[in-house]
Amino acid sequence: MGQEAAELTVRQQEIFEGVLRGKREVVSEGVAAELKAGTMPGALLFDVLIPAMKEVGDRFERNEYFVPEMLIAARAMQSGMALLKPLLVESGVEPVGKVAIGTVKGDLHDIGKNLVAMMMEGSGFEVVDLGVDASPDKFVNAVKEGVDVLAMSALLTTTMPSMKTTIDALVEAGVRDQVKVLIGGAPVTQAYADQIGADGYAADASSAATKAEELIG
Ligand code: B1M
Repeated sequence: MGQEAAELTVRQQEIFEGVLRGKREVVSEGVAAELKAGTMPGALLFDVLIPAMKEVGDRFERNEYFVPEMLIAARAMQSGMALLKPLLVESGVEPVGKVAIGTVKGDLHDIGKNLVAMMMEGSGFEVVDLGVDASPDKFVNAVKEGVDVLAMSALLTTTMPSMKTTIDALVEAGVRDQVKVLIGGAPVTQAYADQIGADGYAADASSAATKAEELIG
């Protein structure tokens, strides 16, 4: 057995299952009912939604879930998060850290990047989405505005070099030391991350969130 899980009420268990099965209404209505009943927003996030997304990630890694299940689960979780977000800011629950994420210059693939962003949000990160075809300057500006992790996605072998160009631009701008650089995407490897001086590589959305947590300690 791993870490002791919080004991869930019947309704919280329904929310947990709702995320696993990608049932948006079950999650949003369950979360709304829990809040109305006085459950703390932080408890719903850390004891119900995040463990549910972690279970989704574990199932994905065990090949029990595939991309469609992960996408609908992430959307269901987001429907709960949307209700919690303003309350969490109000109640002063600090995000784990801040991530700027984008698909690199020349690359328009965003499904994987969006999944990574969702999993990171599900892990408690504040995520700034720089979109697709993001230039090195755009990443540099995000770092200047203050982020803990810079996450770059590339799906094309022809756009992978934009990751190196972006890291070079961070060095050039004198901000390389202010941020941890995490890279990923289908053609990207750990060896490539080492080669271009990135701080981390992750193969999928679930491990990207875990890696981002590791990187910021
Ligand atoms: Co494109 N495409 N595509 N495409 N496309 C691929 C990537 C390709 C492998 C297809 C093929 O030939 N078999 C091929 C690349 C070949 C190569 O470079 N090695 C390719 C090509 C060639 C192209 C075009 C050049 C085609 C053309 O126009 N001739 C063109 C390029 C456009 C451009 O970007 N400039 C192009 C266009 C497109 C569409 C626009 C039609 C569409 C993208 C739509 C969109 O994203 N909104 C598209 C699609 C859908 C694909 C495939 C079929 C699917 C990609 C996808 O979304 N996968 C793809 C073939 C394939 O992958 N089987 C293909 C699902 C997604 C969840 O997985 O993105 O890998 P993925 O993300 C994973 C991991 O990689 C990882 O986590 C995610 C979840 O586990 N991950 C990270 C991703 N980013 C991460 C970042 C991290 C960590 C992990 O840390 C920061």
